[in-house]
Amino acid sequence: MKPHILQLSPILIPEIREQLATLFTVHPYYQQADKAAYLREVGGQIRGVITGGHTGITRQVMEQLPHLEVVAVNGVGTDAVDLAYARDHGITVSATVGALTEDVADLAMGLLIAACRGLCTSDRYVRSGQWPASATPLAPLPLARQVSGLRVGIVGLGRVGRAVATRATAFGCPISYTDLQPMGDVPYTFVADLVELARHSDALIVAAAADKAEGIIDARVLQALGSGGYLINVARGKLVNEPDLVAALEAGHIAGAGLDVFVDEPNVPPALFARDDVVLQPHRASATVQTRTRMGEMVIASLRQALI
Ligand code: 8YV
Repeated sequence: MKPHILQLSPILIPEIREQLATLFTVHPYYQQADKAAYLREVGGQIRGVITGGHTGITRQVMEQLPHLEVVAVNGVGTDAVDLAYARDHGITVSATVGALTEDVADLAMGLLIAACRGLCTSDRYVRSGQWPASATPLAPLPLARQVSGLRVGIVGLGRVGRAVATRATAFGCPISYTDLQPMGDVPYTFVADLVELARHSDALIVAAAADKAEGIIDARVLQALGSGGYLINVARGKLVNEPDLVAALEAGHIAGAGLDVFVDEPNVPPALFARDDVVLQPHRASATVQTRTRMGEMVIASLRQALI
């Protein structure tokens, strides 16, 4: 008999879906209108869970899966999984560590360039027919901010932070970072205090794990980043105090932001929608065919190892 799996978030690669269906009986929880009733119906059979990094799995759901042995996170962050419950009940939790590093770092640079150079605003300008209509070429578009040479501050020098640093170095950007402790194997400047890091950065790039930290990018940090500074977040929305970010943008305390993640996805603070100084993405950092395929393969390997 094939092991039963509860799927809490979609898998977008058809080949991965086919392999999963060959090896397991997959129950698509995320598609159910009445999730509580569905759990009551299938919960007793479930031995494995597939979930996304942002979705995770709560204690309340795990409590209804008495035979659960493995939670395979299709992502690198396990912050949304109740790890204490999993540990106490001998449930293995796996993540796709290393599979999405390059994509997330690529998107961080993309957001930085898009925010500084006003790529999305310029795109809207061309599409809306304003270019030929304007009397003076480019009249309504302000000049942009040069990216090469920006002083980049990285919050969290893990895999993604390091990959961002490599890319930003190629743009001639001096790199500083903060983390729990200095790293002996990198040539970048360690700054213990986040406010200090922001004060000495033109762009602050958030790449930290969110297992313990919350709201660390607050009004003080944004004030220190300053009116010429940009905030980029490719980690977790909850690392940023969103009301403080909106207030800082509205007051001109920072120059702009590039955000792939939000506190309450898919709900984005509406105050951001009309702003040309922010670039918004719907949590897409790992959303390439190549990376999602690799991630899917790792999810399958983890389920196989635990259940077959
Ligand atoms: C994943 C994420 O792409 O890796 C993570 O922790 O949050 C995302 O970037 C997502 O989990 C896909 O399901």
